[in-house]
Amino acid sequence: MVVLAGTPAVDHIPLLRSPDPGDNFSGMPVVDLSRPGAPRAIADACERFGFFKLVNHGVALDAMDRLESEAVRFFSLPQADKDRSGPAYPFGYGSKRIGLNGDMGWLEYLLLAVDSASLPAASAVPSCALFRAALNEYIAAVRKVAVRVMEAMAEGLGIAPADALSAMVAAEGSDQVFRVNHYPPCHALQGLGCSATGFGEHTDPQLISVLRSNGTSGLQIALQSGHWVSVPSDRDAFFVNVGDSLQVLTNGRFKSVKHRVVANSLKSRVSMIYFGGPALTQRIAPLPQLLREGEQSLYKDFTWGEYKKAAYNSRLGDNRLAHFHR
Ligand code: GA4
Repeated sequence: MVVLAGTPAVDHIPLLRSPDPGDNFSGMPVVDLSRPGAPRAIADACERFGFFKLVNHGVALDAMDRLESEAVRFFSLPQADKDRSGPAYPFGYGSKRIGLNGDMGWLEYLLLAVDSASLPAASAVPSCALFRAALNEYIAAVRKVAVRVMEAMAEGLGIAPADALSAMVAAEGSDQVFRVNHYPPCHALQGLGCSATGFGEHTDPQLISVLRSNGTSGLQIALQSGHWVSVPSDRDAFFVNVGDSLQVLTNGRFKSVKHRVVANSLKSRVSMIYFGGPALTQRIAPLPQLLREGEQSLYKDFTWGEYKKAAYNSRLGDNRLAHFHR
């Protein structure tokens, strides 16, 4: 991490080396969901990287674009209007502060609850009807993709029933979150070789995360070697992350991927992410179908509710799963 004194705009925001084209993830797994080989390719990518790019996913680009335009419109509102949709915790608008334990990033965002397949009718944020409609349309579609991908994961792992993993997200009472992030350009650092951290390194606590961004890159993932690589943007694709809970359900076969976002000095990045988590009472432990003869769980037993509580009490970059290792 680089620290730069005397640049007030980025005070308190950790800095990172600016990415260059040589950092691009050359071996990025790209899975075509319409192909028969998708389940095996997904399982393979989750074992090697905990991450893959998904194409031919069936979600209309129109729905993605509609949500992106509404998000851009929201983030262009005067600061005082946006602040009226805050604070971000438990749900709402937030700026620069991430979580409740002192993490900071060069971004503003909306953190939203999801009730089965849409925004809870009672939630007041966002108030704009067009934005809400675009969110509801998109969330219903991306959630279906998450369920299809989790079915493919079970097939790729060779386990039955087909919904052994997906049922946890599809079930009534599953704990789903949606987030829209806006990383404004950080002009103050232009040409200095360093960039503002948009979202600091972390793993996602849930089972699965499905991300879509506009054409501005910034996402980086850590390979198992610890080396960081940049993920070139693709506005037509989804990027799928394995979360901590899925790592545990697979007894470490699938890897929860460490990732972060570097803010661009010239262009805005807008991303929208669906986080699929199980019900709060769901026990998180390796699926018996996946344990080989004599194989023991690597983890202590816990419920998603317990893990979530511990996660929200931690700092972004903490190794949250370490506390649950046997
Ligand atoms: C990471 C994944 C999701 O964005 C999120 C994040 C949450 C937040 O932004 O409030 C957390 C982070 C995330 C993990 C550890 C805690 C909680 C910030 C933080 C420091 C919404 C989530 O569920 O966990």
